[in-house]
Amino acid sequence: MAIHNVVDQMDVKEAYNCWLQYRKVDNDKLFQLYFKSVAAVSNSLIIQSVIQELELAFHSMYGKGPDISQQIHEQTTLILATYQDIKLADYGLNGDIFQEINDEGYVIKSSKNGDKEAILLIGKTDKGVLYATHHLLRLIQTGETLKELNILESPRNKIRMINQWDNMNGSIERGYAGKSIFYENNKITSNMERIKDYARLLSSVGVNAISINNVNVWKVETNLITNVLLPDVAKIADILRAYGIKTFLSINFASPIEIGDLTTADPLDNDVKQWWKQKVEEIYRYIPDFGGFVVKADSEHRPGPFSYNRNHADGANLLGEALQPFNGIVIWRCFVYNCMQDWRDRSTDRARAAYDHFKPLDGHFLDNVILQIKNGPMDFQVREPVSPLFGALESTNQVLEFQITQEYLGQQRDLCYLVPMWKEVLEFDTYSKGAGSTVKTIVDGSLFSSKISGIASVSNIGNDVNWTGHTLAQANLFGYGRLIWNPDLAAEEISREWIQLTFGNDETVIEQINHMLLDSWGIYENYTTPLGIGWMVNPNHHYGPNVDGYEYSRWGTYHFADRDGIGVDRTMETGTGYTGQYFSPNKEMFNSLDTCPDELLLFFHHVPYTHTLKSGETVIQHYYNSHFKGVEQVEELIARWILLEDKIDSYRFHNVLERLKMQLKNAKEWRDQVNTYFYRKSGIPDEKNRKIY
Ligand code: GCV
Repeated sequence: MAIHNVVDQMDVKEAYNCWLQYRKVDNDKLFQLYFKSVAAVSNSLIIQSVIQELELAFHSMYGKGPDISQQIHEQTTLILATYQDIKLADYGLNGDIFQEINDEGYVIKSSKNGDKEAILLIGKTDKGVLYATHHLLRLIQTGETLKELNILESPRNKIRMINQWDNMNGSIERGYAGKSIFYENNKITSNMERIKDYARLLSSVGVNAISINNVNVWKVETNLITNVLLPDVAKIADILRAYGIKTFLSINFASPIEIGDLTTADPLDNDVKQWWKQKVEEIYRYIPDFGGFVVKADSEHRPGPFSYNRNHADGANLLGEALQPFNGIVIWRCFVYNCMQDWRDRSTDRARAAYDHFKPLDGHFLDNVILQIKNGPMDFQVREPVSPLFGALESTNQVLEFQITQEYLGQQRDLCYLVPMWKEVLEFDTYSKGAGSTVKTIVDGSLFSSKISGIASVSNIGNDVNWTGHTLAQANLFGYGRLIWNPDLAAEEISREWIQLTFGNDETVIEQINHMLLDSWGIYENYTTPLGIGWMVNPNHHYGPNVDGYEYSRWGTYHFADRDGIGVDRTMETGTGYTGQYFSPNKEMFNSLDTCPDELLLFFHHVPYTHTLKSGETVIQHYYNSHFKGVEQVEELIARWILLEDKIDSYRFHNVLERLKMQLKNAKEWRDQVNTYFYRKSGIPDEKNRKIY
């Protein structure tokens, strides 16, 4: 069914519109007072998008659109402008405040236009006007007062990026919400309306960059940087640009061989350098504001500089040099490890890999190269320590990588609201420059005065009508944008705002869904892999339990569970030495059994099943307890959701209910497999004598 037929049905339209519902507002007075007459003083492509969005929103909320003009006149009630385009003093504004905010910041201010009230949305640039407009629309939809507004906002992170892992055959690596909206049948889609709607969603929460193809760049996608496909890539870039979003492409490091006529991709070879320079010039002819490249090299069988005995700095700088004249950037991923590692060989701990590869190269990268580092040292498990690379790279630009798509976290069948987890990462103190050296101050560029930095994340959307498969997974995309704009927002503030925008302002709805979201990460952890051990999922597709199921564990399990105990010894004395990659006091805190936090114990230590946790439970009893509890908690989630049946449209209600039922089945399977496995291994029964299958 074509999407446009689908969204005409009311119920489905709500699922499709996500948090941009623009629900009816029964308050014509408000419209007359503030929105009847808009002056869009500045003009640009982005301002055109703002006007379109306002018209759409006002028609939907008030049943009518505003009069729009470029001049401010007596009747004007809403003024949109960049700070250079109006006389600030006329509205009681001092130009100095615009020196305090960065290029994407804005001011929202109630003022007088003659003897009338007016609201001003003043951006430092047109992008600021766009973000201010969405701020205002959020205020309207959440029922906040519009009186005496005086808001100053500026995004904390410079790069606020989304990575699509979309392939041109329409599949999405680790995608759980249908097919790609960017490609079908090895072509770029002709459905630009859907891409435009995606751009609207992303820009409404401040995302300003996107890479549009998978970091695993296969044969067809290697051609995205050829003149065959660049005209179509340019069409996508045109749409995204109108919403303040820069387009990036993931590239194949072996491109000079695969699509050029060279026999090498050696980064120090002059022909290779020349090849990339010309390639970049060609790309910028099609997309003058092209963002740059995202690169996965020498990892999971992807080509890279190692084939030529060169290092990652050589590889990244090759591309950096080519992009420099155009202000383009290279985002070089640090997810580099030996996927064929023998787990019995403690010297090759996968957790150590990113640090071991990249720490020695600190300071060797060009200014326009940025290293992209996953939040944890492994791979987006339900609980991992923060990657020790954060703080260790003092002289290298860096971007933190999160994963919104729930690869290991229930794949959008199970509920898992990720903002609380991301907040823990951002608040983690690396102690790199003493207390207060939090991850958020590293990626916002302040700790090391980085030239460019920020946050990127793997998207969770596809062409499902509700974008994310599980309707409540929309909260993760929304929450990601809001959090990286301002990492100081609380997880609960974000979830509450999302619920109001998505489902309305009914207090029962807000309360129940808020509970569900805020509990969900802990619940998922309870019935899967508590205490930091991770994995235990089915290999390859990564859904459902498989206790020994790590795909690369042909030489034994990665968790080292045996008759007596479980966990990976990563201590400096007897283990892999991974704890030594942290700064003190984290190093000592993780290294010692006495101080290592329970929730990460098995990540750092191998302990007997009878080891007593700080909670007072033994490890084995904790495993039994949390697995039983996790299932009960999913039953509670269902009970909470059912309370909302009359308050939520049928499509979204049933979509979520169906997923919660799948989650319950999954949770039971996890409980039974994990408990049975550890009962059989340890021979220690459950203290409470519950049935272990
Ligand atoms: C895109 C994990 C995922 C892969 C992904 C890889 C990466 O290994 O399972 O699907 O590949 O991470 O981040 O590059």
